[in-house]
Amino acid sequence: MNQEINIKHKAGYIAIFGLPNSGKSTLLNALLDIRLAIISARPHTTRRNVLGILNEENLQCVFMDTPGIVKPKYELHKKMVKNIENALGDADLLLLMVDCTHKKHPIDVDLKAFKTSAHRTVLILNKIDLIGKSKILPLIELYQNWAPFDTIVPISATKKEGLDVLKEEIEKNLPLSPPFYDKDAITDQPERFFVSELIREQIFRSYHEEIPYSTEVMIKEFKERDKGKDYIEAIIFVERDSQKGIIIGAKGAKLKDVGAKARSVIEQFLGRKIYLDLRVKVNPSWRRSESKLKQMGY
Ligand SMILES: Nc1nc2c(ncn2[C@@H]2O[C@H](COP(=O)(O)OP(=O)(O)OP(=O)(O)O)[C@@H](O)[C@H]2O)c(=O)[nH]1
Ligand SMILES: [Mg+2]
Repeated sequence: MNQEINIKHKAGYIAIFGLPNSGKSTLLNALLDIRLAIISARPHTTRRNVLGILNEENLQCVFMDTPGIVKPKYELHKKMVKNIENALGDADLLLLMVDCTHKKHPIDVDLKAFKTSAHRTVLILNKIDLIGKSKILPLIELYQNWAPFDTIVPISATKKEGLDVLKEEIEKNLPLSPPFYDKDAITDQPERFFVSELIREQIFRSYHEEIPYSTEVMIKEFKERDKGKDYIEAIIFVERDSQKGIIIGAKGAKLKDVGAKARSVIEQFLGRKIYLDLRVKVNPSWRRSESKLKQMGY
């Protein structure tokens, strides 16, 4: 690293947080131009923070994509809120994301870490592709009156609109600092985490109602092989027997379909061929059990 980079280089942690389904994970992927965080049309897709790093010559942004804010109904929700609060506590800059099509404005953000935070906060109005241009300015005024945000940036994460303005705003607010990670790193989380997330993403996209929420995915075995495909065995936990039947489907067809889709996206992510073995197990009420969640790494 030469002297000039040291002097001019900026780096910092940036937490992306907000209501479920507002497009936080879509934004992370759009900023990094890679499919790192999982996305679905359902709320509460993200459960654990995802760390993604954007590297430029004199800049390193360490983004934390967090679960959507939730009023905890059971133990898993409490862990999700804890994850959000950890990310906010560590951040140099907060990006609070709202979906501009939400009926209720402004949102009630009930997070201790946010309320007591001395951090600078940028409000992101996402999904502007879904509303008329004339509606954007009144929304900006509405949010400005709600809380004194440092800046409000309208964007469309799916259409990648407004991202340059957002990036400028982020860079402006980060401190001079050497990088925290290798300048070619995109994350510090292990491959097996992303593999389990990609399986969960297919579950969120393939099953209805309560089914995706009753599942958790754990990688039991991940054998890298010099010759031939890597072998990955993943367990899909559900809470009840009836859910196991739904996941598997008639003659195993549904699970086979989910497995094929997951294998394809995992292969794209890893850049190599894999053999994916999916098994379904009942783990009664895992979402409500502190000790079971702990075993699952929460
Ligand atoms: N039209 C439109 N849809 C978007 C935009 N950004 C995200 N979406 C969609 O909104 C849905 C939720 O996106 P996610 O990125 O999973 O949202 P999230 O905030 O991470 O959701 P949780 O993890 O559940 O809190 C998906 O169907 C996205 O395709 C956008 O700019 N425009
Ligand atoms: Mg998400």
